[in-house]
Amino acid sequence: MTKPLRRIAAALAATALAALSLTSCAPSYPAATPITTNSVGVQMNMWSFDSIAAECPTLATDGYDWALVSPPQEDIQGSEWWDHYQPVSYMIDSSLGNEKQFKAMIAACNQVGVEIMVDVVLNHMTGQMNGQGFAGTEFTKYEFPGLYATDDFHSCPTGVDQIQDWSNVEEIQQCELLGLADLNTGKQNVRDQLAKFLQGLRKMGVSGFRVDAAKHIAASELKQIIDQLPSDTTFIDEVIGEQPPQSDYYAFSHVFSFDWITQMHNIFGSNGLLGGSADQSYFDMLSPSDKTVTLVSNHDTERNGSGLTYQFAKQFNLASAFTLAVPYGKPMMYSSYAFSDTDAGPIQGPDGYQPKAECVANVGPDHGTYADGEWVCQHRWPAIVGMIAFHKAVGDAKFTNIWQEGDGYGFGRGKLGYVAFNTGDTAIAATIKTSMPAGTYTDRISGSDVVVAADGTMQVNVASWSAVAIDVKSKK
Ligand code: LM2
Ligand code: CA
Repeated sequence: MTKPLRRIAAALAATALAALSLTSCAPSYPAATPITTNSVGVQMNMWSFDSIAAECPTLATDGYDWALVSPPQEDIQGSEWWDHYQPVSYMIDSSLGNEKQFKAMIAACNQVGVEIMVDVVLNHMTGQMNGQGFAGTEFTKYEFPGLYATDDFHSCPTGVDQIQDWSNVEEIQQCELLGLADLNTGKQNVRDQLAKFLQGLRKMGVSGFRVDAAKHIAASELKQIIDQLPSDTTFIDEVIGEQPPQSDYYAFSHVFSFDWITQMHNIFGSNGLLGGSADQSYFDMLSPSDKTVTLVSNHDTERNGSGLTYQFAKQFNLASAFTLAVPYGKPMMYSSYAFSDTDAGPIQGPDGYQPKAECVANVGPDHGTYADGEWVCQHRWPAIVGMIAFHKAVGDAKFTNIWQEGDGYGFGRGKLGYVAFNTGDTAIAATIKTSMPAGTYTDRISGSDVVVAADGTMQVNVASWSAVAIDVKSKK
C-alpha cells in the first residue's frame, strides 16, 4: 500500500471503529412496546416457561398483548409457590424452568406478538438462615456469593429486624418484610447489581417488569435502578396500602390498582353496587388511568380473601368482563391453578421442575369443581376472550346511554360498543337505548345475534350472571 492509501485506509478504519464503539456504547436492547389502555395483559401465575411458550399462540389469537411470568430467578428449594419470592441468585433456574427454556418462551411468544413481562423481586433475598438454592447456590441469610455481603443489607433503624409500624415509611422501606433479608438499595453497588439483573432479562427480550414489594423500596432509589433500563421498558410497581402513596411512583412506573380489586370484589362478590361505580366521576377518584393496571385478582388476593377467585366463578367471570368493558386503566387478566392449601404450589415432577400445564376440559365458569393443581385457565373463559375483542374495538370511547334496571346495568362506549350486565339470579328482558348504528351484531358473550333498530334501541335478554356485548367489529 502506498503511503496516502495507507493513510486513507487507516482513517477509514478509525471511522469504522468510532462508529462501532458508538453503537456498542448504545445499549443493544431489543425494542419493546410499552403497554397502553388498548393493550390487554394476563398474569400466568406459576405457569412454567414451556407451558407459556405453548400457550402463546392461543394468547395471541385471543387478543392478549402481554403475559406476566412469575419470578424466574433461582429461589429456595421447596414446593410452595411463595418460594419463588425468596431469591438466592439471579440465575434463571427454578421449578418454572431454566434459562434455555426461558429464552425459548420469549422467542415463541414474541414471534406471535405476545410480549413477556417478568415479576422481579428487588426488595429482598430469602428469609432462610442458610441453605442451598434450586440451582445449587449456597447461601446464608446475608451472604450471597458474587452478589451481596452483610453490609449490602439494611439494618433496621428501630433495632428490631421486622417492620412493626406500617404507617412509618422509613420502617416499611428499611426493615424486613416477613423476615426477608432487606437489600440496602441506598447503596450504589446494590442498585447496580439489581439493574444488571433487569438489563440481562431485557436483553433476552423481556419487555417489562412487575416490581414485587415496590413500596418497600424508596421511590428515589427504585428510580435510579429503572433509569438504567431503556425508556421503552414497562414497569408496573406493586404499591399497596396507604403508605407510601402510589403517587410517589407515577413519575417512572405504572401501579397496580388494589382499589380496583376491592371494588370488583364488592360489586360482584356481594350485591350490585354496579350502577354508581361505573361512571366517569368514580374513575376520577382513582389513580390516573394512564398509570394504572387494573385487575380482578392476583396470586396474593386470590388467597387472602380480598379478591375474587375462580371459586366464585360467575362473579370472577363477570368482574373480568367488566374490567375489560370500562374506559379506565390498562387491564391485566389472571390465570391460575386450583388449590385448597394456600401454600401449595403447582405439582412438580421428580426433578423439581413442573410438568407442562394443561387446561382442564370444559374451560369456563361452569366447569364446577377442580382437583388441586388443575390449571383453571381463566384466560380462556369465553366471556373474557369475547370482551378482549370488545375492549379493543371501543378504544377510549366515553360512557354513553347508561341503563339500569333491577340487577341489570349497561353502558355504551360512544358509538363503538354497548354492554349490559346482569348480576341477578333471573334473566332480564329489556329494550335498551344505544348509540350504535342500526344492524345485526354478534353478541361477544353468547355468540347470538343482537339487532339494533334504526332508533338505536336493542331488545335483549340478558341471562342471569351474564352480559350482552356488541361492538362495531362484531357487526355482521
Ligand atoms: C409480595 N409483594 O409485595 C408478593 O406479592 C407476595 O406474594 C410475597 O409474599 C411478598 N411480597 C414477598 O415477596 C409471599 C407469601 C409469603 C411468603 C413470602 C416469601 O405471601 O407468605 O413468606 O412470599 O416467600 C414466607 C412465609 C412467612 C415467612 C417468610 C420468610 O409464608 O411466614 O415469614 O416466608 O421466611 C417469617
Ligand atoms: Ca426495603
